[in-house]
Amino acid sequence: MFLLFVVLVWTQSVATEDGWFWQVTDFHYDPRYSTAGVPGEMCHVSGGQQDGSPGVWGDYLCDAPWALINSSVYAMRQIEANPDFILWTGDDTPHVPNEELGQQVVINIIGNLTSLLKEVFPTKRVYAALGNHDYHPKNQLPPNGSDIYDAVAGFWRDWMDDDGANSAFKQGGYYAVSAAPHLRIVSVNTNLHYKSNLVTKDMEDPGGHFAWLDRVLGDAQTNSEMVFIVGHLPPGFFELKRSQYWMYPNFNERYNELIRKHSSVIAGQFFGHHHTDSFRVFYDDDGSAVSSMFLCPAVTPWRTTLPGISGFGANNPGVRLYKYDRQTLQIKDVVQYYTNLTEANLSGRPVWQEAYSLTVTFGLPDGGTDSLHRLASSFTGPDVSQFRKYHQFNTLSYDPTETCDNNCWVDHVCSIIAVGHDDYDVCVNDKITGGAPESKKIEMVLVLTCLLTVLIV
Ligand SMILES: *[C@@H]1O[C@H](CO)[C@@H](O)[C@H](O)[C@H]1NC(C)=O
Ligand SMILES: *[C@@H]1O[C@H](CO)[C@@H](O)[C@H](O)[C@H]1NC(C)=O
Ligand SMILES: *[C@@H]1O[C@H](CO)[C@@H](O)[C@H](O)[C@H]1NC(C)=O
Ligand SMILES: *[C@@H]1O[C@H](CO)[C@@H](O)[C@H](O)[C@H]1NC(C)=O
Ligand SMILES: CC(=O)N[C@H]1CO[C@H](CO)[C@@H](O)[C@@H]1O
Ligand SMILES: [Zn+2]
Ligand SMILES: [Zn+2]
Repeated sequence: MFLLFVVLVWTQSVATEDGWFWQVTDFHYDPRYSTAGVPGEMCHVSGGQQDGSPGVWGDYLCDAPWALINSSVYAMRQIEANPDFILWTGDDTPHVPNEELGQQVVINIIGNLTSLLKEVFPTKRVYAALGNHDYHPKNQLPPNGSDIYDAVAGFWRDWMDDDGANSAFKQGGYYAVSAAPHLRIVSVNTNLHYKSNLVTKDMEDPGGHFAWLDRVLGDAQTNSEMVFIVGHLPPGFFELKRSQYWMYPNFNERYNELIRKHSSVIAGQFFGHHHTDSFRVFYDDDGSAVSSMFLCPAVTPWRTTLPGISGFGANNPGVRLYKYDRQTLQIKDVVQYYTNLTEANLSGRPVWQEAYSLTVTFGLPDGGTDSLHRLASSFTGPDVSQFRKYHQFNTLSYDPTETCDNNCWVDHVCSIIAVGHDDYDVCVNDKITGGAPESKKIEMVLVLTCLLTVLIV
């Protein structure tokens, strides 16, 4: 009781001070994008996709033209020019066969995007992570140094405050830096754990990454620091496709174990790769929510070529602002911005506008793990309005009329609350055989809402 009192007094005496930071991810710049030329060759064609008439600002079947990328970063400055820092979570090159890229092309593209961020935010630190596309051949990021790591370490040198971070990066593509007195940023290279990475396939701990992460998170505890983990490829499952996961299952477990072990120092995890807007909640063995992860939507609108995706698989381009408490590192809000690509093409200019704010739109007190757990729990309750909003923003309203059937709902819910294989399988079985709010119910609520709206108006 006395302890509680002390904690309360202490909490109140620490003045809260809000700061902001950006996250931007999955630019996937296509240098071959053009609006004129031979149809099907004006943007790189992947998976048999082509479009006859790509617009100036982009196309849902193509990766991003420079005009869109440039516009997204300038929009960030226009919206919030003075963030404490920027998180940039990887995947810079287009989705094309390896033969159409090459080591130097990959390096040039990472250089182009680094230059753009430095041009627009010359005084800000950018904490960046490599994506599975930021390598040649793609996905094959090695655990023991490479020319690409060396080149990128050079590009990002100004953003790392010590030599140790820069040389760690050259070796394993990961690093940790102190971003503020209480804040350590840990940029992980989970591409080493990707099941498409054949280089690391049979390794016990590629690049000693897990051992390093365990040590860095332990040190943070000792030094009374909190940690933001920044990475590209997330653990767990893709919410648009049943049982689609990225990490080798043993590495997936290792990652999740480390998160549970060190959850008390982890103030946030910020990842990309999905191109969609989602989040993950990590639970301990007793079922308590101990950590969470934000999955930030992409700048590229590119429609995924993964077979069996629910929905169209494209998204509107987005950039994301976080509000946080500089003392406690608590995430206080997430404000998601997007541009309607169809509208940008029609009107001749992208307008970057707010899609939603986590606190206002979803009625949550903040963006902490407890709140995200609450939000996830609401998705399984009788009121489907929260889930419908979430699902709409999952693609940043790519198709405002898109609906989510029962299977789609199961995939979203289970990927959010189950980041481990066993938990995921249990969740899917459970939800399919029971608990789902039936689509009929969803339709009923919609009809009632419409009726009420009509009556009120
Ligand atoms: C990038 O965007 C800024 C702001 O809209 C504009 O002034 C500049 O000309 C653009 N640059 C390119 C290369 O598109
Ligand atoms: C990207 O970098 C390459 C090599 O430095 C350069 O030739 C090219 O013009 C750059 N492209 C953009 C859009 O900045
Ligand atoms: C990394 O290890 C592989 C396999 O042992 C080796 O072929 C490669 O040369 C090494 N690379 C570096 C930069 O040490
Ligand atoms: C995007 O713009 C198009 C064209 O104006 C419009 O039909 C569509 O409803 C818009 N989407 C959203 C989410 O506003
Ligand atoms: C995605 C999209 O809306 N593309 C359109 C952009 O604008 C051009 C020219 O108006 C259209 O042809 C594209 O279909
Ligand atoms: Zn990507
Ligand atoms: Zn990726």
